[in-house]
Amino acid sequence: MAAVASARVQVASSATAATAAKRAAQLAAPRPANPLRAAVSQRAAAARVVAAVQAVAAPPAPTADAARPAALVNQEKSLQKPTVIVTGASSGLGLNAANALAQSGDWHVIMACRDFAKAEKSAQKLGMPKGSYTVMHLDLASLESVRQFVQNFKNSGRRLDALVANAAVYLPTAKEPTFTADGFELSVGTNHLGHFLLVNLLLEDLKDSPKNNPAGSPRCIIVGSITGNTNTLAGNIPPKADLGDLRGLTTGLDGRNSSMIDGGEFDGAKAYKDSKVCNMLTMRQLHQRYHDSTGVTFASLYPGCIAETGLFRNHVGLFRTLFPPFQKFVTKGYVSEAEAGRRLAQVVSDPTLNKSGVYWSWDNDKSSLWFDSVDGALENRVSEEVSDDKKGAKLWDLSMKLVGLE
Ligand code: LMG
Ligand code: NDP
Ligand code: PMR
Repeated sequence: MAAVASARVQVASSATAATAAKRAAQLAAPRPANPLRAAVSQRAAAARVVAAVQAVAAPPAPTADAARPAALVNQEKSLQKPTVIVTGASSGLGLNAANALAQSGDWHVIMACRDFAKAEKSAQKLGMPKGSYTVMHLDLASLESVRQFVQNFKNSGRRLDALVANAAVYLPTAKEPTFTADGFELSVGTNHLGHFLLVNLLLEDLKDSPKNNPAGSPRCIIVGSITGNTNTLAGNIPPKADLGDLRGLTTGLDGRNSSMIDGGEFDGAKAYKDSKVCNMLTMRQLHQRYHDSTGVTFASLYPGCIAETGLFRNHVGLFRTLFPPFQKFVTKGYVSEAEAGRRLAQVVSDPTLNKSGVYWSWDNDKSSLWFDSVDGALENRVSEEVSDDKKGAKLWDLSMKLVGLE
């Protein structure tokens, strides 16, 4: 909440900035002394202390030491347990995937969460073995927090075998936009831009990972959804995803011109669906740009309709009551949190799902309305917009600027 409140103030105070490019340059530059920023920094510093304590309590992970030869560091890393980072692992899909991976005994899970206490409590509730996970602070609604998380992770000396961009917010009943600490509309800012920076900053670690993990290759998974794909019935329930010509993103998504990627009126449900299109376009861009040169497998997935997760916490009560039975009995698209978690864990860890650039889905039931029946995980088709690689490239360039990487 504080971040949202500070964002509003920040947006107002940055209203004179001439262009989005200028603002991006400001983002890349050292921060001016600003009491709101300082508050964010203090929180992040506190999180760093907690993360450091956790890192010490975790199984052996030698601290990266510039003085030691790289070959030695790499050798030490290859003896560590394979590590997977899961964002938004404090509830729903992320928590259940983290649990499945931790319980397998094959993975050490970094639970990258904004609410440290909630994550720890959730892990304990599911009986995740002590030592099989580390909670580290990450608030995707702040680029500074993303950068600090990456630094904390690197300082931990851990190898990185898989990165799962899972966290998301959905604001279907919001009448007005809210903004991230950097002044981006909250859904696209969190679900897309925060993850975009995170993935880019960790790509090198994935590339350098020792290859001795259960999947056989390093992986980067970005969670997509059926509702962002307009080649499905679910993707045609209004409001439909549509990035248009990305004119809203060009002007910074900060509400001065528009808070929507297509430059239109704010609509929380559409912003979420747009963010899922961005997630899937980003995965395809990563595949095209980096798969061959890094050996990283990039993939997205639709795990099924997990109708009871926290994602719907902001929806109206009637929806939350009717949605699960509707998905169970009418569309047959329903999947439990535990099953969805196993599906995501499969995409992280199953050596047979090694194809890069793919959007995976599962058939729940032969009578399901949303899929032709085949067993197991399978490659699914994405919508015309999600397969538009020119649009993907434009999204990539604009996102690079907005997160201060260019
Ligand atoms: C909009 O509202 C928001 O306004 C917008 O901002 C945005 O957030 C958007 O995409 C997100 O949502 C959502 C919602 C509000 O409006 C609708 O979705 C309109 C459709 C609602 C009409 C429902 C009729 C559908 C009929 C389906 C077939 C059912 C047949 C079985 C009937 C059996 C009766 C016992 O509206 C709500 O929040 C209301 C809740 C809508 C939930 C959708 C599910 C409704 C299905 C009800 C049946 C459930 C019972 C299952 C048992 C079946 C047994 C066979
Ligand atoms: P949940 O709300 O249960 O989980 C979302 C997670 O994201 C939570 O852990 C939440 O943290 C975290 N999160 C939100 N904002 C931030 C932030 N600023 N920084 C860090 N973490 C944050 O929803 P789901 O499990 O359903 O959603 C997980 C993914 O699955 C999303 O990408 C969603 O789009 C996707 N998905 C979901 C479907 C469904 O039917 N539920 C269907 C298809 C895809 P906190 O616990 O602190 O709130
Ligand atoms: Mg949708 C045909 C099957 C199907 C599937 C698989 C989903 C998934 N939905 C389907 C159909 C329908 N939905 C129909 C016929 C309706 C009109 C009654 C409908 C409505 C609906 C609403 C109002 N559905 C929704 C909402 C939401 O608010 C959810 C949403 O769009 O969040 C962005 C949602 C979802 N339906 C799904 C899935 C997976 C969602 C959850 C969100 C997501 O993509 O993560």
